[in-house]
This record gives sequence, C-alpha cells and structure tokens, in this order.
Amino acid sequence: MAIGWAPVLPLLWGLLQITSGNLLQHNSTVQVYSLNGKWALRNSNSSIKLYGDVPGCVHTAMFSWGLIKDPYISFNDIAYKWISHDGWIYSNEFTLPPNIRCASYNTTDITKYVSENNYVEIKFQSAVEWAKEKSINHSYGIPPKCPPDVQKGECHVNFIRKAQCSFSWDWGPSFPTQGIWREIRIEAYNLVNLEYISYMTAFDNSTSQWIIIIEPVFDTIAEKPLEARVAVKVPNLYLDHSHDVIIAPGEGTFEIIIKISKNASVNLWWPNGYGMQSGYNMSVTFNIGTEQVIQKTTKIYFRTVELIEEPISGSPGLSFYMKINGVPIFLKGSNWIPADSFQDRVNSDKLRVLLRSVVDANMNALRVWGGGIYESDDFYSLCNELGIMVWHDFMFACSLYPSDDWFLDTVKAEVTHQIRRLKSHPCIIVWSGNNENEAAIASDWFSIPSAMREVYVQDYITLYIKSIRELVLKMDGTRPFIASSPTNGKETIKENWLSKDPYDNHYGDTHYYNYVTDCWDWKSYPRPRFASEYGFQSWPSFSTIAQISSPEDWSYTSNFTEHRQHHAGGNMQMIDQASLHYNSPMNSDPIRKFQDTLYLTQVMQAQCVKLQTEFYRRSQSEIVNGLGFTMGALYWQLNDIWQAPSWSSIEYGGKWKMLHYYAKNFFAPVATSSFEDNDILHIYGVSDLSKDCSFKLALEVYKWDSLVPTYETVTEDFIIKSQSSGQIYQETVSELLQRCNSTRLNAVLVYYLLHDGEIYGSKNWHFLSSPKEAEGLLKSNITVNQGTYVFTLINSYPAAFVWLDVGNIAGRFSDNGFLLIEHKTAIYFYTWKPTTVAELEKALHITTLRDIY
Ligand code: BMA
Repeated sequence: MAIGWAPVLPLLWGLLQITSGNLLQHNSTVQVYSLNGKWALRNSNSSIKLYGDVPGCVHTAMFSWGLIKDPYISFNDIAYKWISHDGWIYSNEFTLPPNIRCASYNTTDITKYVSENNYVEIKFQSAVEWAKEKSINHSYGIPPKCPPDVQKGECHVNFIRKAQCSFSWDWGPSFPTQGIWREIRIEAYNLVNLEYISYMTAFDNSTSQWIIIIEPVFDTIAEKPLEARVAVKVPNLYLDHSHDVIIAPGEGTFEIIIKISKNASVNLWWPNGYGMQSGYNMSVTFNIGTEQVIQKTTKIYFRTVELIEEPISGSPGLSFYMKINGVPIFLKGSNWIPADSFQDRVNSDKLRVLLRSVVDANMNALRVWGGGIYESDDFYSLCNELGIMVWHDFMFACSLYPSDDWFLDTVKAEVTHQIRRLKSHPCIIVWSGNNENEAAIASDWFSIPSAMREVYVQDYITLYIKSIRELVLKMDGTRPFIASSPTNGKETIKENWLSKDPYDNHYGDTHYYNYVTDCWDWKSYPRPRFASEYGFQSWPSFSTIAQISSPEDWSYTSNFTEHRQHHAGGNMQMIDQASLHYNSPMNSDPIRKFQDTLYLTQVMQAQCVKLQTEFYRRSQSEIVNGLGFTMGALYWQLNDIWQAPSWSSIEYGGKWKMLHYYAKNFFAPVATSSFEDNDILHIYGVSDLSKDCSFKLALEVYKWDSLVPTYETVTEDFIIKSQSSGQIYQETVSELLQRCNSTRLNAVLVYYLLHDGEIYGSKNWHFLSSPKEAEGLLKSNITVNQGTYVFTLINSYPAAFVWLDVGNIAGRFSDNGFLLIEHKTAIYFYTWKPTTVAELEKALHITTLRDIY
C-alpha cells in the first residue's frame, strides 16, 4: 500500500456526504477518530469515480453502485480481471479539532501526509503489477512463477504479503482486491497511547499456581519515563491487585505478572466436548501520572497446551498430539479457508453460522490454513466461546518465498502485529510456520536445479526459523510452534529444519490425497500420527449453483462447469471415484440429470471422507506394523470462498453438504465404525468421553427390499474405554450372511450402540457390496408429513443416501444423507432465518440413490 499526499481535489462526484472523522473515544490525552464510512474512490486515470465503503474494497464498491454485476456470477471472475490490474485511489476529507498535531495509521506515522485541510488519499498500485515488479527485480526466480492455468489466476503471489489465495487457488477465484479492508482510524495523543494489550495465562508448575501475564504495548511521546499505577481486578477470582510501573519513552512493552491465589478454584477453558469454556471478566486500569487513565476490560481464560512428541513402544518415530489441561485430546475437525474473496461481506453473523456448524458437527478443532488470512477478532472470540481449538498457520502456502531484507521486514511487522493481536485467545493452541512449504522443497515440487537447492533451503530457514520462529519464541511462550504442515516435528528439527520426507507417518502431521484409488479400500490409507489434511471434492447443491449460473450452464460438461473447476481433472475424478460404487445418473431430463450428478458427487465425498475419518479414529489406540496412535483428523476443507466444486463440507452461504451431516456422526463423542479384512467384519467403538462406559451393540441385517430385518442380535455388555478406540465386535461375513439367508448383494448391515436399553448416538451401516451391484434396492416411496419444521418420512423400502433439500432456505436438518430403514422417521429442520411451513413444504425435494438411475 502506498500513502501519498495530494492537494484537496474538487470532489466532483460528490453525491454523498462524507461521514468520517467520528469521535470514537476521548479521554484526557487520547482522541480516536474513526475514518470508516464513504470514501471517494477513483481509478488510476480517473475515468471511473465513485464512492466506496471503508472497510471495503473496489469490487464491492463497484457492485454496490451497479457498475459491475456480482463478481461471483458466471464468468465474471475473468470479465473483471481488469479491476485488479488497474490502480485505485481512496481519498477522504475529514474534520479534526485544530489541536491535533500527530496522527498514526497502523503504527505508521502519516503526520506528513495529513495536510492542514484534513485530506488524505491512499493510492493502491495493482497488487498483481506490484508483485510482478518485485519478482522481476529479484536476482533469482522464486517458484512457482504462476498458478496452473486451470486456476485462471495471477502470477508471483509469493512476492506480496496479501492473502495468497487471492491470486487464485484450486478451489477459489482470482480476486486480488484493493481497498481499506479493515477499520481505519486516527489516534491522536500527546502523552501516551496504549497500542495493544494482551492477556495470557500459564500454570507455574514450580509453585502450582496459575499466573496471569498482561502485556501492554505503549507508545509514549513524553521524553521522560512516565510513572503509572496499574490495577488489575478479576472479581470472580477475588483478585484485586495494584502496583507501580514505569512506562518508558518510545514504543515499548513490559510484562505484568500476577499470581492467582492457590486457594482460588479456577475454572478452566475446555475444547468442545470436554467441558465448559469458562472465562473470567478482568479489568486493567493504568493511572498515568495525574493526567491520564486508561482502562481495558476483557475476558481471560485458563488452559494449558502441550504438544507431546515422545517415543511410542512398538513403533519407531515419535507421537504427535495435543494435551489440553493435561488431557490428551484427539483433534476432530477440518481446515478453514477465508469465507469470502471480499472480506467486507463477512460479518460476525456469517462467522457464527459457520463456526456454530463446526461444533454442531461435533468438531473440536479447525486449522486456519496458511494460504488465507489472519481472521477477524470476531472469529477468534467465537472460537473461544464455542470451544474450537485453532491450529494457526502463518500465511504462507504451497510456494517458496524470498528472504531479502525488505521482505523480512514486512513479515516481521506482520507477525509481530498478529501475535500481539491474537495471543490472548485460548482457542489458538499451536502456531505453524507455513502450509506445505517444507514438503515443497523436500519433494521438489518445482524441479529446482540442484545447484540452486541450497539457496532456497537458506531462504526457507531464514524466513520460518530465523525470523518467524524467533519472534514467536520471544513473544509467545504459551503455545507450541511447528515450522510447517506437514511436519515431522522434532525429527524435522533434527534434520536441520528440512526433513527428507515431511510426510513420514512415524512423525508429526501428514497431508494425504488420493483420488484414484478406491476410497472404500481402507488399506490404501496411511496411518499417521496426525492427519491434518485429506479429502475429496464434491459439487455444491443445485440451489447454490443456480444462484450464479444460467440454464445453459446446467450440464456436467458445460463450459461453465469446466470453468468453475480449478483443480485439474477434478470433475472427472469425482465421476470416476463415484462410478466405482454407484450407478450413473440416467434421467432423460438434462437438468434433472445435472442435479443428480451434483448429488452423486456429494454422496461419493461423504462416504469417502467418512470411511477415511473412521479409519483415523479407529487408529487412535493401536499400532499396526509400527504405525498408528493417530491423534487428529482434520479433513480438507470446512468452508467455501465461492460457489464452486471443492473439498468443502459447507457450501458458500452456509448450506451443509452431505459430508457435514456425516461429520456430525463420524465425529460423535462415542462413534462406531466397521471394516472388513479377508471376509472378517470388525466393528470398533471410539470414545472421547472422560469415563469408561458400558454399552451393548445391536446388529441388524436388512434385505434391500424389506424394512423388516432378516436378522438381529444384541451383544452382551462391554466397555468402551475413555479416550480410546478398540474392537467391540468381530464376525465372519459369510457365516453371518448364511445365518440370515442373505447375500452380499441383497443385504445391508446396520449397527448401533445401546446404553441402558436406549439407542446411543446414531446408527451406522456397512455396505456388503457396492450399491451399484445391490439386488432388490427399490425406488422407495417416501412421503412427507410436515409439522412445525419436523418432516415425518414414511417409507416403504430401505433407501440409501436419503437427501432432503430445501434449496436456499437457511438452516439445517437434524440428519441427512442417511440410510433409511425405518418405516417412519422424524427429521427436524433448524432454521437460521425466519421461514414458514409453507415455504419449506414448497421447497422440499428428496433424492435417494435409487432415484437417479
Ligand atoms: C492442500 C491444501 C491446499 C489445497 C488442498 C487441495 O495441499 O493445503 O493447498 O487446496 O490441498 O488440493
């Protein structure tokens, strides 16, 4: 970003009153003026003039004035490329009292840019052009130069500190926006300003006491040190503490460490599913001299986090798991990407819907992936509130990066700012240097000439180890740091920060993708210590795609369908994987066939990720061939940036794909899972509960043409141990089938837990053959009676992958995509926005696997 000075321009396009310079805060010596609101906006040659909201960006400003259509519609991502290739100037007039002499913008002194007339303009050079210039001026190339053509993106993103996915990704468009995308304000002071304040807690093992560490960052104009008294109060912990501090001239920080009485019983912050997310209101007041009082109130939380990497008996390598408050925790969740290319369209309501969906699907963790953005304060506050642990990458992904001084300086400023801003949040449990950049060098993604390899290795070490890691260690001792994901953790360090094989399943975390092998073959999955990325693509539902396309686009081979797919071969991969187990859509109506194809991709994805995740959960407590003790399953990816095919389980707009409903079951606190090995059926129970628990297992065999089980049995009581996985049932499939006079082709197996005579959790099922070979799978006649957001399904035959869809009505069902073996089932619909029974009834459409062929 460039900040330039210019004389006041006559605002010829002044259609609106500029509303800025609003006084936000005023005390004796600090005045804060918001400059949010409408700014004048023009392109580089002034041929386009409009007003733009701040926070905001050029694209959304032009869209709101009707100068362009929604950039997400149709092929507009290509049509509007010119916007990001042009430069744009935001300008604003504002009124401040005459006594204000000094102003700052994000710690950058812009006093010299603020004219007496209180006019400011911010000139943005095209990010694409800027990155290109930087790359041309660099003494050697830093790969990759450009994204693959299929992404229709821009080049040299690794030269600019901007969301790396804004130049395109394999699930996202290229919109390298320009604009003032966060709040902007003037902070005026003539003595001292509190620029940041962070609050951390830690458990002091030597004294067995909790401590609070408060870290203010002051900017002091005064030439001499200032004497101040700080008072800290946490009423619910009976804490009322004060002492004298000295605030040095210039910008600086110091620690205020307060011990909590050993007698106080401190309620801890726990991840979702493990306990409450307790926190305490705290106030911190600085009385500075006789002139100034600065007071902050916040919520503080108490929790510890440890990354455990230690030898495992019977397995070479090291464990890799998180302990929160001393409890080993299996991380269940997904990977988070930016919720929109235009961040001014993301507000806390949208974040809440997405993050609520995370905990509604029994997840306890998200990885904020390194190709996106450091999210808004709201995001982390919501994660604190909901108990979502955040694995936080620094924002570098799938690329090599420069390590020249200019680049390191901007990275250091970025990292310092983000750590100061974010370290108070208990939800963040680990910092990670980057996404896949260690792997990129180790596996030689970019075919680097051997003579150059060492240069890139040194760039890597300078950036992530000597710069970012150093800063993290200095600034935040309360959570672990790993250099990359995937990483081998301690082994990576031993190998001088670049492992030969960062994907080694004996260490650290791994990323694993395989679209070609049959996903029903559990033997194809690696058995890692921690699966931080894996997944399969699917298409969003038709109602989401219809919002941005036209009838001529609605075929699986249309230009639009091709255009929207950013992952090479992705559309075919989905069809090929689906064809291994399901019949192809056959409807003679082309639009119905397209809709059925979208549905089928979701069926395939849901089942694949279910099987893979269940495999990881089963591996929690066992070592097989030296591998196992898996302690995390974060599938790729939770959410979408726009309406397009991707690995997500939630569509752009918040609608749950079939996978997200499946996640709710496969991530349940107590879950079941089955697999076959040489005709032997094994059923496992997995528990995240803090106590051992007694269950029975119910097993039912259904023929595809009847809702009456042909065989049912209930086992004796058994225990599923706390925080573990283990086998709870075993039987030879051929014997089981013989006993119930069924075959693999004409039957399906259903199983579930019973606790105190009641069904516990959801029913699970085991296909004995591919559904495409199933004999007797009939078109089911499902009728619906609707109450107040309750759908009662009346069904005649077993039906697979039963999918209820109410189009764009915001909300979610209690279950979806299931195997229906009951005659009568009640499914609830939870709305996120007001709706009516009539609307729901009109919108409801049900698809089952047998309906598509
Ligand atoms: C992983 C991620 C992303 C990507 C995904 C799917 O490697 O880190 O870069 O979107 O794979 O290809």
